[in-house]
Formats: sequence, structure tokens, C-alpha cells
Amino acid sequence: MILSTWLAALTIVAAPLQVMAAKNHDFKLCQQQSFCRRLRGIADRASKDEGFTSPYSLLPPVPNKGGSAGASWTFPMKTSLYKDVEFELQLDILEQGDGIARIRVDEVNSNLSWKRYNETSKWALLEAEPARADLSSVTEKTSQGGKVNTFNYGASGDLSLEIRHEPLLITFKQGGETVMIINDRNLFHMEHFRRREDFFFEENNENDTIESAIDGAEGDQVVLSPTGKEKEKVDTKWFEGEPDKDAFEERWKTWADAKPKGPEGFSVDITFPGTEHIYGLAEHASPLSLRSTDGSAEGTFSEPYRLYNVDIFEYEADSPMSLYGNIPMVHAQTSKHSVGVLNLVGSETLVDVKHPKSGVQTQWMSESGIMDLFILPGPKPKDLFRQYAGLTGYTPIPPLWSIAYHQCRWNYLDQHDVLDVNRRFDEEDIPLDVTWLDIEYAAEHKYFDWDKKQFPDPVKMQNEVGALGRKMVAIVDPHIKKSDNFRVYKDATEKDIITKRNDKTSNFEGWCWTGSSVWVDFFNPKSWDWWTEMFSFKVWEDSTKFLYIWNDMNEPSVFDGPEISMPRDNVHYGGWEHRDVHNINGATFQKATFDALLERESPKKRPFVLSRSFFPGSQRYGAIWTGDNMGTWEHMAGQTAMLLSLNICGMTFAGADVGGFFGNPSVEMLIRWYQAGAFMPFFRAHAHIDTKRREPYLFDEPYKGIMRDTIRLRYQMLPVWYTAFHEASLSGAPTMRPQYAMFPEDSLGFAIDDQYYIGDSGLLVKPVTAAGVEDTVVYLSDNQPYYNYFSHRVYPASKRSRHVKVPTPLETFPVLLQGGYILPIRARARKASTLMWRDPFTLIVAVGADGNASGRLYVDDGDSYDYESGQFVWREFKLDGSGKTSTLSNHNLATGDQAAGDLVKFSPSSGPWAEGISTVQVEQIVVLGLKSKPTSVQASGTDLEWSWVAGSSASTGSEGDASKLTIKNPKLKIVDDWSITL
Ligand code: NBV
Repeated sequence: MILSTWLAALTIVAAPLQVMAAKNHDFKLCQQQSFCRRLRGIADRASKDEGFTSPYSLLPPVPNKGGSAGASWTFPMKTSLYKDVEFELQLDILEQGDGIARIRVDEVNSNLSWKRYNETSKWALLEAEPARADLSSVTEKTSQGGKVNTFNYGASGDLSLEIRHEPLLITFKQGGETVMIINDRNLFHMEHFRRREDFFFEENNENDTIESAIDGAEGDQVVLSPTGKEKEKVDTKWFEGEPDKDAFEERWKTWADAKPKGPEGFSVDITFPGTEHIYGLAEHASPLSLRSTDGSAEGTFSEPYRLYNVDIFEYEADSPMSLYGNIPMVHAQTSKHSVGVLNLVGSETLVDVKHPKSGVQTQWMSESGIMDLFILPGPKPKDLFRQYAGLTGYTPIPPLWSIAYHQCRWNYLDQHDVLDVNRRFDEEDIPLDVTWLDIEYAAEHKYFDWDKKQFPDPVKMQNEVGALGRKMVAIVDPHIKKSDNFRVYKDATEKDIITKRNDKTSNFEGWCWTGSSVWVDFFNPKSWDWWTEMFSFKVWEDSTKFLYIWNDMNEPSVFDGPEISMPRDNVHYGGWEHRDVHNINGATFQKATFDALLERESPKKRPFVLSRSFFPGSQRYGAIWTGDNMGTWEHMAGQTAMLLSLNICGMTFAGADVGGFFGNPSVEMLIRWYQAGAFMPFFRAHAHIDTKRREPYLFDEPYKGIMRDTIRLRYQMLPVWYTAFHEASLSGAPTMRPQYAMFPEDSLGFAIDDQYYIGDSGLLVKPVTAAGVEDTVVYLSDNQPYYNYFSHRVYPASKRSRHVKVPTPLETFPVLLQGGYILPIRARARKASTLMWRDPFTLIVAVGADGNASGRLYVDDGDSYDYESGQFVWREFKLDGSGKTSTLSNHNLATGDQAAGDLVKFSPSSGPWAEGISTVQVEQIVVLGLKSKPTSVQASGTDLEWSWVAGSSASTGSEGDASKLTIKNPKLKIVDDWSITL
């Protein structure tokens, strides 16, 4: 079925694609997967059996000290499960720095000489091996429940891990309080390697088919030991339940998965006592706070959250089904503490969630690999962000133009069309930085090869766009057309870097846009330099420095493959099966492209690569987006929660197709999409080939004007976004922050996922996601006044409820400025962000309840790595309202010592950018909410030009227009230290 549908879809290159409905039946449910069925079955039995207990226990630990691996401990693990089957498990406890404990379980010394995949950390982590040694303090005591080892660790020694030997139980405490328990429900299980005949309890008969073996299993059970020599009757049932006919070969629809290593799944349960909300497990189209998956009540899911990267057509707006990328991590939040856990596994993983009164319970079920858990100790969300980024990497500061506005559609038809779009934006004075090309730019979808009929001179086109201060992005998908006339295919076959079938030698072939295709195995180091060459200007002669890259379809999407992806028994470099690395696959492609773009120019420019698929660590290599969403209100509303989930999972450079990929939104809906998009970290309009053109200049007034103003608003706010990205690059904190992350003590905000703050700017945004909305209620957690960015109306700290109603006719939406913040913007939006670098700044001061405020600004040249050698401006603005008069000051934050590896002081003398920025001024300062009119406004004793409009102040009065002091053209430079007295 899939093949025929996709073959039909292929014809849309010439004719528009017929809209197809969501195809849930193309994707497996837990019940349709043998490992999930078996592992979920354990939970089922445990819940019905009061005496259910873990068959796993530990032997006393052995320290592994010294060396760069730091202190770690190995606990040999025992199981009471199968007396006659010999296998060894081992549990390691390691410390990873910043209070992160790592718990690894592996099967060792398998006499079947198989290994579990243990290289996931190599792809995801900055340092695959632990760097610190802090687990030296260990005690042992014997309590009623058996022997317990307690590790005390962490900077202030307030973290502890208690490891009970029998039955296995791991308790993590913060300051003496239990915040996470592993194996609380006794669901830990690691399927050991075994032979088919051991599993089916059947007399060894080499001619047995799977079916007959299963039939045989109904009678008396006879087991072979792994040596295959002894035969004994056993009364022990397999912990996983009845022998499963799919354990050694799994059939689904028309596909067979030859599982040569047999069952190797693992399950672990993790409980968060006292917690009501957990977040994470991106990417899903579902609320930020994870729901129960036991189908127990209305509003719960009946399937586990699935993490298996897939290309899902028209995904549902509220579902635990898998999407394109995955981050197997959760944060658990109470008003007292935050704690996180990352389960670093590259194979398919499903997570069941339950919400009993005692706290949230989770069960994680993975198909293969080792168990590698990282306990992120918190104790606050900001600590979790830092801890996760310390492990998997920080989001580097993106090129400034890449956080400006992008115009995409499938497809801009030809060279003329591309230039025309640029012209029309200019004519209508709508800012634009990037024009995108989807798959039709490539002849027969042979990426890199331009369709010269439509794009006769791609270099000229790119240069013309570049001359406008703009960039282009072209798509390069991972499927490579199988054609001897295609140099990329020829190279890849000659180099023998193509992903193999399960015979390990022949190249895997499948269908995609290109027809019959192959997929380069980016796990193979031989592919890396070759891919880098592909993007060098010498090799890709039709590319220029204005061209950047979009990696789509990298789950990977294979039209005629199981679940529209690659067979799990395909083989990658090192002999690993695709099942072991499926969830990492897409990330390797984006990384290879990022590395390639980095090598294109000297001195280096920051790459930009948009990817659809991702894994922990992907944040180091570019942006991602939420894939093929729909132009519906429901989808628009859901995108905020999705983006928040991605953000707290480290994927902060994320966006959603503005307008919705599928469908033709009404102009009202399109405007609301633009308003939402202008406050997404990655802001790109995109549309399916079958949709009507919807570039903003095509609409009549007032709609065109509203879209123009919205895009301009993004440009005015670019300094705010750039500063937020700079902060993310240092602290790991996301640019889009949900309520729980901002106010972790306020449990009333824990379920909120339709409004958010931008970095540490004090901006609070709530997109309007329904038709005909005249007012929108915003939740305010703190005792600060909030100011409407557009109308300057103040919702004072006192005398207001936590919910305020903001008028939201079509041209506006809630953008509030939290009291206590100073917002640096550039009020004059230009045609492209690259043309704004010498424009003056405006400061908007939102006076806080105590009369104070502060804000930060980070600026650099926007696309080089010169910031690494100190070419940047990093300022802090402060309003001190504690005295009789208030003082507004600007001081330097970049005062580190380069020699010590710190951030260096900005030096305005070196280079054209530094010289240019050194003359940039503050052109206007607006102070909202001052208590009273100043008697004078002076800088260094000189009177400045100012005006005053009386109104409500930050701390007193009721809702109304805020008092407003406007200082015009104070002739102060952004790079200088100065102060103004009010
Ligand atoms: O390359 C065509 C599209 C692309 O426009 C979209 O953004 C991707 O998510 N692509 C998927 C393949 C086909 C989708 C039906």
C-alpha cells in the first residue's frame, strides 16, 4: 500500500499532491511490536500481582578509580530468573560532573559473542566518558530491605544515591528528600542474548519454523541452556511472558525483520514521588505536561509516548505518536524541586506515564542497546538546562540572519520566481532575509544538480539575492538517486559508504522522491570528508557563499520501507543494526552537513542547517522545525506546546511552518500564524506544493499591513532574540521559556503551555490561536507590573488578579513586558537584518515594583567566529530607583580575561565591525511606569531632551495607561559606559 501511495505522490512533481489523511495504520502501536508487548506486559502483570518483586539484585560494588574515566563503581548484577541460562549483567555508577550521576547497565561476557550497542553517548555527548570523579564517598549499611550503598556527592554534598542490593532499588535524594526512584515498581528488565531454541522452550530441531516452535511451546516446556547441550525441564516462565513468535523474526504488513540477535529490549521504571507534572520526551504533538498513557480516563492517552523518528503524513494535533526527532529526557517539577533524567538510547523507546496521587510513574521500554541513564539533579529548571547542555552541548550563537524572517514554499518555481519574490518584498517594504528552495530545484531530485531549465544560472541568482544583503537555503535530502549518471551516487558506491541490507554486503535500496535511491551511512567515518567535499565551492560549482542547507527526510524517510523508514535489520558501519541507531540517524546527517559548511570558507562562517530529525546533541548543529503541520487553528494552538517541549529538551533553535504546511488558511488565520511565528526562535513561512501562494505581499490592506508590521516587529526585536541565543550558548537556558521554568515555585503555572517568556528579556507572549478572538487572558505569576508592549497599558503589581484580560483584535496579541526589565530593540526595521548592524538602539524600560529594572544586550558581527576572540558588545542596562532620583546606566559585561579563557573585553579598535559598532547610538529611551515626573533628566550634568505623559505607575494605581518618560536622542553610544539621572 505504502509503495503505491507514495508512487502516486511522486507524480505530484508535475501535478499537485492530493491531500491524504493521517495514516495511523502506517505506524506500529505498542501491541504490534514484540519488544514493547513483552516489556509493557511486565507492568501489566506487576499491577495485578501484589507479591510481584524484582528478580534483579546486586553484588557488592567494585571501585574503578583513577585515569581520565574518574571514579566509578561496578556492581555485578544477578537475576533469579532463569537458573539454567547463564548471562551476566553489570551496573556501573559514574559521575559526569555538575552533580550528574550516570547509571549504566550492560550485558557482559555473553557467550553468544554479541554486544549491545554502546556508542550512543559518542554521538550525543560532548565527552562520551565521564570527566569528573566525585563518587568517592560511599557507605554501606544493612537495613531490613538488605544491603544499601549510599553515595554522597554534588558540590554541596547534598545529593545522594542509595543503591539497595536486593531487590534492586535506586533512590536519588536532594537535600535528604527522595525525588526519584528507579525500579520502584520492579519493572527493570534487560532481555539477555539467547538463541532461538532457548527461547521457545522447544526440543532443538533445526528444521523448526518459528510457527512450529511456538505451537510446540504450548506443551511441556523444555529449555536448552546457551551451550545447547543440557536439556532440562524448568518451571520458570520467561519474565517477558509467553514465548513471542516475533522475538526472532518480526513480520509487519509486507515486511520481515530478521532479528539475528533475537530479543534484546530493556525496561526501567522511574518514579518521581510527590510530583504532578513531568515534561519532555520531545517531539510529540501533545501538551507540555505529559499525560497518563494508561487510557484510564478522559484526557489520557492509551498508547505510550513513542520515540521512533518517522516521517508521518499529516500528524494529529494531540497524540503520543512518534514524530521526526526525539529527546529521551524528562523534567519532573514540584514547587520545591526539579529533577531530570536522560535515558540515552538510540533504539526505539516508548514511555508510559501514570499519575497516581503519590507522584508520577514512568516506564521506559527500549528495543536494544545498553541502558545509560543520567540523573540531572536540578534543583531548579535553570540547573537542569545547564546540566543537560553541559552533557550534550550548548546551542551555538546562530548567524543573525538565520533568526530573521525566512520565506519558503514547495516550491519557488524558477530563478525568475525567486528574484520576483525578493523584489515584491522590497516593493512592499516587508523585511526578508532568506528565500528557500525545496526539492524541485534539483534535476530529477538529484540534490546538488540544479534543474537548469528552471535555474539556468544559479550562481547569478544567488549573487543577486546576496547583493540584497540576503541569503538562500536549498534542500539536500539524504536519499541519493540510484543512477550511474549521478556523481554523488557514483562516488558513494565507489567509496562503499552506503547503508547495507541485512546481508551486510549489498547496498540497501528504497524509494523516495528520487525514485530508486540509496542512503549514505553517516555513521561511517569515510563518509564525513567526502560529504564535506560535496559542499566545497570547487566541487559544487553551482553554490555560493550565500547558499545554506536544509536537510529534510532524515528520519530517514523511505517511502516503501516499514513505517516509511529503513528496515531495522539494515546494517551500518561497525556491524550495528539500524534498530540500534535509528533514533540517532537523522542527527548524523545534519552534523555532517554542518561540518561541511564550516569548511567552505576561510575565515570560517557560522553554518546554517535546518534539519527535520534530531537527537540529543543536535542543538550543536543548527535549527529544527516541527515538520508538516496543518493550516488549522488546532495545529496552530498545539505548536506552542511542541516548541516549548523542544526548548526545554535543549532544542531551542526551533520553529513551525508559519501558515501551516498543509491547507489554505484564511487570512485571519494566516495573520495569527505570523504573530505566533514572529515569536518563534526560527521564523519561517512554508507551504505545501498544493497550496495557494500566500506571501504576505499578495494580500489586500489591512491584512498586508498587519503582516508587514508583524514581520517588522521581529526585526525590531532581533537584538532581544540574539541576546537570548547568546545566553543559551552560555547557560543552556532556552530562548522560549514555559511558565514552570520561569516560576518553579508557582504550581498554578505548571500546566500552562500556551504562553511563554523570551529568554531573560522579560517579554511574555501568548499567541492567539482561535478565530474571532477579541480578548485573551494571560496568566501572571509574580508580583511585578506588566506593560502591554503595543499600547503601554500597565497591569500594576498590586490590585490585579493573576489573570489579566488583554484586548486582542486582529492586529494585536499579548506581548507583555514584565516590570523590572529593560528591553533593547532596534526600532527601524530594514529590508534585511544584515542592513541593520549600524542602526541605533531604543531602550524600553519597564519599571519594576521596587522602582528598579535591568536588561542585557549582546551584539556581534552576526556571522563570523570573531566573537571567540572578543569581537562583541555585551552590555547591561540598569535602572536604580532606590534613591530620591533614579539612575539609568549602561555598563560593560565583557570584562573577562582572555588569557584565562574568559570572555574578553570588547575592543572597538580592531576591524571594520568593531569600528562600525563603536559609533552606534541609543536614539531613544522610553521609561514606563515611573512614579512621578522627574524634575530633570541629565547625562554627565548635561540636560537631555525629554517629554512626560502622566499615567499609572509600576507599583501603585490601577490598570491604565502607564506613565511614560521619553528621552529623545541622548547622544549616548551603546558601547560606552554612561548614566542618566532622572
Ligand atoms: O520537500 C518537500 C517537503 C517539504 O516541503 C516539507 O517541509 C517536508 O517536511 N517534504 C517534507 C517532503 C514531502 C512532504 C509531503
